[in-house]
Amino acid sequence: FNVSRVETAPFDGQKPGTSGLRKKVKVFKQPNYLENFVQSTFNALTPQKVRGATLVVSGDGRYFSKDAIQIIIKMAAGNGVRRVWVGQNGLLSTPAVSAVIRERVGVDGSRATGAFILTASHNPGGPNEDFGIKYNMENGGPAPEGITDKIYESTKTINEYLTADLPDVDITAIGVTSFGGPDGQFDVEVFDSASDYVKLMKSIFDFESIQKLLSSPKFTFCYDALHGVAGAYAKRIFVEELGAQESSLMNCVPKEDFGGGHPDPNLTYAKELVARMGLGKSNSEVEPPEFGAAADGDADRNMILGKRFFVTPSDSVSIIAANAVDAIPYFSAGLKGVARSMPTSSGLDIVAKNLNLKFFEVPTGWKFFGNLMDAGLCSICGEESFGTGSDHIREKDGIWAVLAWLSILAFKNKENLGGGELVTVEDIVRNHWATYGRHYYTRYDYENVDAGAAKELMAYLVKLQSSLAEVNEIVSGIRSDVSKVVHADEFEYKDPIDGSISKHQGIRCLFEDGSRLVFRLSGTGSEGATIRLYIEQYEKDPSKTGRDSQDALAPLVAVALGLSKMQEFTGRSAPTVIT
Ligand code: VG1
Ligand code: CO
Repeated sequence: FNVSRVETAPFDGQKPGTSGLRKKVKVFKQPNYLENFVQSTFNALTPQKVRGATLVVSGDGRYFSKDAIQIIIKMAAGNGVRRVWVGQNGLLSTPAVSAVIRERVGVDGSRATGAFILTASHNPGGPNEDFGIKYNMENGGPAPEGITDKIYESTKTINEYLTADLPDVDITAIGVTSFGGPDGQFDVEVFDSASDYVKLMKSIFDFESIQKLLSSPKFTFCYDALHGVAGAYAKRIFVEELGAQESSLMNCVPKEDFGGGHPDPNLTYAKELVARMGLGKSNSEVEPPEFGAAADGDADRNMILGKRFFVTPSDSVSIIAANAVDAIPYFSAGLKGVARSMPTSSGLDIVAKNLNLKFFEVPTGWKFFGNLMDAGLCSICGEESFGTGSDHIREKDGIWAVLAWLSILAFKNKENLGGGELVTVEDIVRNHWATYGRHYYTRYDYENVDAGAAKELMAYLVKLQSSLAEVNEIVSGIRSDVSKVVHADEFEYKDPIDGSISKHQGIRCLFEDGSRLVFRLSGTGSEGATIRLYIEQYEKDPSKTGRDSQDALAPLVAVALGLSKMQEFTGRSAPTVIT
């Protein structure tokens, strides 16, 4: 093949957000739009990570992925990449990409040093919806800010990109296609999307004990992939490896438009699962399963449900951390440390203190956990946004979280599967609260707010937090029954490994009784702005940990809305999503 230099001009707004570049498909389809971003990524990497390198290119299978994969293959060849690995049909979950970078050996003994992941995660897909792309590094984790900043700089000055005149490569069939180019051979290797990931999961968990649980008539299970890429793994793992009924899988056929839905595993968007689990209004006569879970489009998120019971993601990571050493073979030698993102509830802090574990609080986004893990400081981490994971890879991992919960259930029920009462998801959570106290938690999202209004609201809060006296005057004016704010700031993080500093990571108000309010702007939206409001209240008294969460939090919610002048700034009287 021949390589040509194609002239191009910069596009505005190609700054990667919390997790890559996400825009409407229509934006991505503009001539040179994707090409500019991909070339800018090559420009930002050191030359030996491009020339002669092996790169993974795949994603959650959303609309435009197939075109994008062909474009990237040609550009990779044009930039001197030696091999491109593609999951069959272009499908790889985000955690599977991370596993493939870290674990997979190619048919010719090669190893990958990076990946383009094509996903907009939990955002809807289809011709009128979202597409996204992000780059992951040699450790399997998202590119750190040092690299994403360089990518962005390059997008502002780019004037040409390199591409090869290759024919489209068949990505539906497993095998290697080779081409000869100016620098020698270029290969595209298409491989099974699931096998490396399945192998890794089997090395972490005790599949035999999970299988016993799943085959017990006492235990019932269901899993909803929301038509995302998790479907490509769910059947292999839950049905073929662990013996779950095929009927326990919901929406497990990956679709380009996620069946028209919003592939976001929460109580609002995973409606079908929520109903099947006996939560919400459409309570049918059928007895709900004991356990239910869902994933997002790229399968890095998870929602865990018990029968008529919702496990908050913040509780989930705390409970996994508290039980991991007993229930999961991978952790049997002990945990190196635990970490959470700043807005995630402080439940994990208490587990860390009780178990004497190293603890870290990082900004929102998985990229910040990677350095801690690479340095051997963190085994388990999580975010309130339905993200949970461990140092087995460098991404959050939706199916891992489900296997972690099944492991805990299997461990707690070791003696009970023959006779005796099943220890349920709800039992495990309530026992956890009895031991560690409960963090009532809720998040309010105001999606697609006018970007200017959102900026003004944040600017107002940045100014307000600098005067504690003023904050407290407003707070006590709204509710006299909440405690005092003892600290307010704009969260800033200094990475303990590389010393890099991330500023403007959200406004925090910390209350005397351990309650917290956090305000921040989303970095993953594709239209307007999304304001997130995180509300948390700590209850130590075991007799008071059983309240309805929205009731318990009502006073703090009122304070948060008043303090931020939410309605005044945005014109919204209610959030779009409550989790
Ligand atoms: C959101 C979540 C954050 C998560 C990120 C990527 O970011 O809040 O916790 O890491 O999405 O998740 P933001 O900036 O919109 O709040 V995924 O599954 O969309 O890659
Ligand atoms: Co995701």
